[in-house]
Amino acid sequence: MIWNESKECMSRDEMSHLQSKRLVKLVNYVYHNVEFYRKKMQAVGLLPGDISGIEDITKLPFTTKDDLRDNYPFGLFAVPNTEIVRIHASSGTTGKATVVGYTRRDLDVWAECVARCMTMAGITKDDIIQVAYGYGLFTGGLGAHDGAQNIGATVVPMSTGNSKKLTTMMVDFGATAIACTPSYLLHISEVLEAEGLLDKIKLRAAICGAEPWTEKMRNEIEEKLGIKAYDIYGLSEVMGPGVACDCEFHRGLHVCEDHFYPEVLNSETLTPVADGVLGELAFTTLTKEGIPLIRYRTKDLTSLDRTPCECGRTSARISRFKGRVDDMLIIRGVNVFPSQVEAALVDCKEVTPHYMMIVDRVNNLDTLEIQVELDPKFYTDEVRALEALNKKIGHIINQALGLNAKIKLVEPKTLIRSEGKAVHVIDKRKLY
Ligand code: DLL
Repeated sequence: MIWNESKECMSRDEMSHLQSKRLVKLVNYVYHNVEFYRKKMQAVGLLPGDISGIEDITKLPFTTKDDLRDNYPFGLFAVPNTEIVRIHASSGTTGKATVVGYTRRDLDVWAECVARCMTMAGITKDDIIQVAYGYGLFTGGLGAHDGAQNIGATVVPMSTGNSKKLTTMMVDFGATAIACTPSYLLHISEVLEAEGLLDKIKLRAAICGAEPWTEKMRNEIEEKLGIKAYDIYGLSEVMGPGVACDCEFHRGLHVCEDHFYPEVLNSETLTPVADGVLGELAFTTLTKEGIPLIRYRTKDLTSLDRTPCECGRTSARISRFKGRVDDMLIIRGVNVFPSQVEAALVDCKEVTPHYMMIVDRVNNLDTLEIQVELDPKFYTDEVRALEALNKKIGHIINQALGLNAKIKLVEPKTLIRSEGKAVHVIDKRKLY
């Protein structure tokens, strides 16, 4: 719940009033602390005084992932690095990551938002929760960790990559909750089944996100494991997990909109659409100090619902995601842009820029094969030379994507040439 001063759930009017107050403060803050925003506002003749409430938000310019990349690494930070206590980063569209910095207060707000989400999922201080999102530059691990710890739950920082250890500890520790990607949880359920451990677990809730999933996947997780599974959403640029989460009624994800103001935009005109209409989600971070973002275009497709929820919460809800407006893929929870592969291959003279990414899901784990076409000048069928090149490209791709891929070198002129927009991805995963 988002409470007012009398400790009652905030009404829509109270929320609007709070958002207005925070937006006015934010616009002043970015104008005076971030040159990028000052210049952008000046370019359209806007002064901080022109923004007097949340209804003025549409006067403000948008921010995109490219803006973060162009100002890499710290150009959009609003505070000196002495105030930044944590850095996270996610994939950029080409070689450079998008970098996000958090002040101490930002981390507190983040932990509070994740705690709210986990509370929606019924997590309390009595729970033992395994956090099986990746720990590191990705926000999933540490974000979920701090939120669960904020509630007072017992946190087991598993990270990813060792399913056997995870299932053993799930049983031995009597874990009651888990936070991980939905596809990984389906994989875990298979491991538990194969090991004959399904009836030995005490699990009752899962907080799943970081990739698209469906009601059918939720049902399968719930049935296989005998638990309740909740959908948590977030993105590193805005904060990480905890921007929104669904409650027990599963009618959309409640946004922590006292901190993140959501807009859904028509993707052609970029004007806000009516509630219930599908469009691109944008967020304005109302309270962030480290790297505040104004009207950040997430590229995620959803719709807004501001009607009260059966659970009693009055916060706006976003519907389950319907895809993206760009070509970003999420493979084993890692964001991947095809352009990153292209950028990585550019310096490798033995191959051409023709490549094809084949994404599949085997035993509920994503697989990635990249077919790369050899340059005619370097073409050889000598097995040892090909093996060495395969290894070299595998390493380059791993460095660029942060993900292992199976590399398949193919003869010159074998990959399909497209007459229109080049096709670089075959995604065989079926989101059922
Ligand atoms: O995935 C943060 C996160 C971690 C969210 C753990 C939930 C749980 P990024 O790596 O920056 O951050 O990726 C953000 O992932 O724009 C969506 O396209 C997608 N995404 C995240 N959560 C969901 C979800 C984290 N619940 C991008 N459903 C976002 C569908 C999701 N897509």
